[in-house]
Amino acid sequence: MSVEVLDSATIVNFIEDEEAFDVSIHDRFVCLDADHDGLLSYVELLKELQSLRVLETHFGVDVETDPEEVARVYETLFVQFDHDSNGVVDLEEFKSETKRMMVAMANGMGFLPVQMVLEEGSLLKVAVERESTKLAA
Ligand SMILES: [Ca+2]
Ligand SMILES: [Ca+2]
Repeated sequence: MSVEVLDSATIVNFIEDEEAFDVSIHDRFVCLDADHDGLLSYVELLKELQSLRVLETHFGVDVETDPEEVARVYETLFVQFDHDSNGVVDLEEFKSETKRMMVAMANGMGFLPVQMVLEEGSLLKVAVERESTKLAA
């Protein structure tokens, strides 16, 4: 875990570089797929939903959340990922929904950079690392 400053441009640049985004999505998918069956179950995807921190933070400020409420929202999110409702999320579903969520996140940020606690290996962390490598080059 580390605290990083993230802005919408970092996320948008990451998504728009399709080749790099595909590779990162694939790596993340393989890493989440604990039983290596090529599909993400609810429990496997939960790890990713938690790392996106869609609930715990509101513009970088931690807010109190009710665990039952959190569980309900995660279930709703899983259903959103599972486009064909077969109970598991495949790579295509994971990719398109992650992309959609990241675009929504970028839009929600506007132009103000946001401080976030990011997990090692999470897609947002990869986006930040990519951006700083680019700046350093
Ligand atoms: Ca699996
Ligand atoms: Ca599915």
